[in-house]
Amino acid sequence: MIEDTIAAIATPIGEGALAVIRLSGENALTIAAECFKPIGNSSFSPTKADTHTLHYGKIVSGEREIDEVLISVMLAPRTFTRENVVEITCHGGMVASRSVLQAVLSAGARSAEPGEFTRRAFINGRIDLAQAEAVSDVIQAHTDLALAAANEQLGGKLSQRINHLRDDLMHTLAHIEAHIDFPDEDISPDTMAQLKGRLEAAVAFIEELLATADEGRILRRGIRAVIVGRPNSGKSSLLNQLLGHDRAIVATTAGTTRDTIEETANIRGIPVVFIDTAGLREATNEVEAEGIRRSHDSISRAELILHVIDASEALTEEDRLYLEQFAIRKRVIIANKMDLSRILEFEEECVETSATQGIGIEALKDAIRDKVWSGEIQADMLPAMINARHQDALVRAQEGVKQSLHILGPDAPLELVAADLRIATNAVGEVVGKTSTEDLLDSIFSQFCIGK
Ligand SMILES: Nc1nc2c(ncn2[C@@H]2O[C@H](COP(=O)(O)OP(=O)(O)OP(=O)(O)O)[C@@H](O)[C@H]2O)c(=O)[nH]1
Ligand SMILES: [Mg+2]
Repeated sequence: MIEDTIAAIATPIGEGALAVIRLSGENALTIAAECFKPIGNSSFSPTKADTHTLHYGKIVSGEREIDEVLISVMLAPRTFTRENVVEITCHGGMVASRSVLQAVLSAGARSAEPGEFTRRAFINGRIDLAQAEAVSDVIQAHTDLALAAANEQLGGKLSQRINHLRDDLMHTLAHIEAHIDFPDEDISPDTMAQLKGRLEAAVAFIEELLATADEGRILRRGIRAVIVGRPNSGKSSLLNQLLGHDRAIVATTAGTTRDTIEETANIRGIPVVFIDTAGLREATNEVEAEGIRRSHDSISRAELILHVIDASEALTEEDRLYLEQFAIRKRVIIANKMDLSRILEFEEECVETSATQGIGIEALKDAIRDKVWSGEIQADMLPAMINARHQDALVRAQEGVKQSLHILGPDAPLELVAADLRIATNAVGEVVGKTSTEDLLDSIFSQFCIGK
């Protein structure tokens, strides 16, 4: 049982119109009552208030008035944490919110750890672990698509699939264990075929889930796309077009961009960090040399290369060198300046653009999306965008099932089959937190912000 009552500022630090201080725990009502003075006939002390009601009044510390607030009172169990919850909406800004937090701490609440509210929601059984993780995905979503995926996971869509898989494995495991208990009864060939069929289906299902890992990672973290090419090819102009505003300086002088410029944009629902770089050539001075060194550094760290070639000129030896060098990487070749008369002769597939005229930009966005997603983003894939932790657990689960399949057969040592299936079942359970350790919970929830 969790006995203490926790409190934290749940809104971002900084100046805002309002801030929310959240309290959760058995004593949330009495603690809030100690620092809240209701004003007017329809406002009540939290200890006398009905559940899910709003009250107007002042936060006080002894005699001192701290802020004018509205408090919401929510009684267990119909709350986010399934505990008594009071949310105090006060004026924004550092001083007001900190003073209100201080008042509830003085009245007996403890400062919450990062993610502790969500952790309580998990421990009290309101959400499972995959859903708890989705809470932080919702907060951190950079695009509508990422938000949609996170909301599906929060709603339990991934959990349903995982629970279904786990039930299925446990069912098979129970069947096999029954035969261990009654060794005289052989598993009939029919039953054996059925068991194998179920396990094979589980392997295939896990494979489908694993296939969403790349997309899941991209949606959560986005990708880094570096814009490279010869000086003056139009890299900065293209960056500005992709962002929809003039972020980078564009000039006719070759070698305009010296330092790398990073900016995030939403490309067809994918958060993409674009990195504009200094044009690749023999440096003419020290600053440019450092710029070019940074270009190479960005190239090595990017997931995607956007290689810009000036279509109004012939390919140079250097262009060829880089075309060859980037061939092993995920890349999009862009023939820019298509509004000018074309000199470039080129065999490879490329996107044709004119950065100054804004032509070909939509096609470029499509090309970026197509390179990044292994398949189409289908609506029915959204619910199952697994994260790195899920991936790790499911890989182990799949190994366990494969191993058990490998052994299973007439005269198979059923204890060994069962042991492998137990490993698999536990690994699947980790995804939703049915099998989880304190360490695992610590590592997950410590990544949350305080107040969540
Ligand atoms: N006609 C035409 N000119 C372009 C196009 N794209 C860029 N330019 C011009 O080419 C020159 C260089 O453009 P930038 O975007 O600064 O090129 P860059 O690759 O960033 O150059 P560096 O930063 O020097 O490496 C500018 O004068 C642009 O206006 C295009 O599609 N058509
Ligand atoms: Mg530039």
